[in-house]
Formats: sequence, structure tokens, C-alpha cells
Amino acid sequence: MLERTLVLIKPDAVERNLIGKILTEYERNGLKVTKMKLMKASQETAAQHYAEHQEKPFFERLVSYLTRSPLVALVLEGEEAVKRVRALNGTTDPDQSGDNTIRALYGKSVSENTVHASDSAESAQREMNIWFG
Ligand code: IDP
Repeated sequence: MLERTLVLIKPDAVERNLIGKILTEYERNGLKVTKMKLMKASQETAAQHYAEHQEKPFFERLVSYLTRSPLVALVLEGEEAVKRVRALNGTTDPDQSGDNTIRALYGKSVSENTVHASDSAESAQREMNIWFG
């Protein structure tokens, strides 16, 4: 099934000049970039994006990290894109993430784990609305 998913190349990755390397991982796995922008996220957008975590102890840190410097928001399209992009990204903790996943290759820590991808088709729709209106 052809799907679309929302990806963020997060501030820690843009700061370390990793945009190209990360896009290459998606493109060489057959995913198509259909929308993309470099932007500094507002507090409101970051809080909306991570609304499900607003009661968590790490929420403030999450929002301040996501807004500290520019990120790249993009939409990827492909067969089973939601599941495939999550697999390419790897697990939340880069130290636990499978070999050659983006987070294992480039992630710094649980808090600064380089990329985000929607976890379901419903989340993808919600997140595409947040980042691309
Ligand atoms: P995901 O990004 O792998 O989908 P989520 O559970 O949706 O993981 O969490 C969103 C982000 O919140 C994670 O990418 C990570 O940076 C951060 N996070 C999750 N759990 C913790 C934690 O226990 N401590 C600090 N940060 C966390």
C-alpha cells in the first residue's frame, strides 16, 4: 500500500551537517521525498508535535531541544512507508538500535536521536497537518 509519513531530521543532525547522509538512506531505500523544508520550529509547533508526551518529565527538554536550531521536516512516500521508515530509523535509544539504522549510525543519545518518523498512518496525517498545514 502506497503511504506517506512525516519525518524530522532533528536539530542535532542539522547541526552536525548530516542532512545529506540521512536523505541518502531514505532515497536509496526507494522512498520518495514529496515535501521538504528547513525551518526553526516554534514552541507551539514542537509542543503540538509531542502532545502525547506533555505529562512526561522530559517534555520541557524535548521542546527546548526541538526548537534550539533548525530542523528539516519532510514527507516520504512509498510502499508501507510508515513501517519502513521506522525500521530505517531504528529504536528510540541509539545504543539499542540495530546495525546500520540511522539512529545507530548517527544518534547521540535518547534525547538527541537524530530523526523522527510517524508511528502510524493516523499519526502521519496529524503530523503532516502540523508541519505542512
Ligand atoms: P520515538 O521518537 O522513537 O517514536 P517516542 O516514545 O515517541 O519515541 O518519544 C519521542 C521522543 O522523546 C524520543 O525520540 C526521545 O528523543 C524522547 N524520549 C522518549 N523517552 C524518553 C526518556 O525516557 N527520556 C528522555 N527522552 C525521551
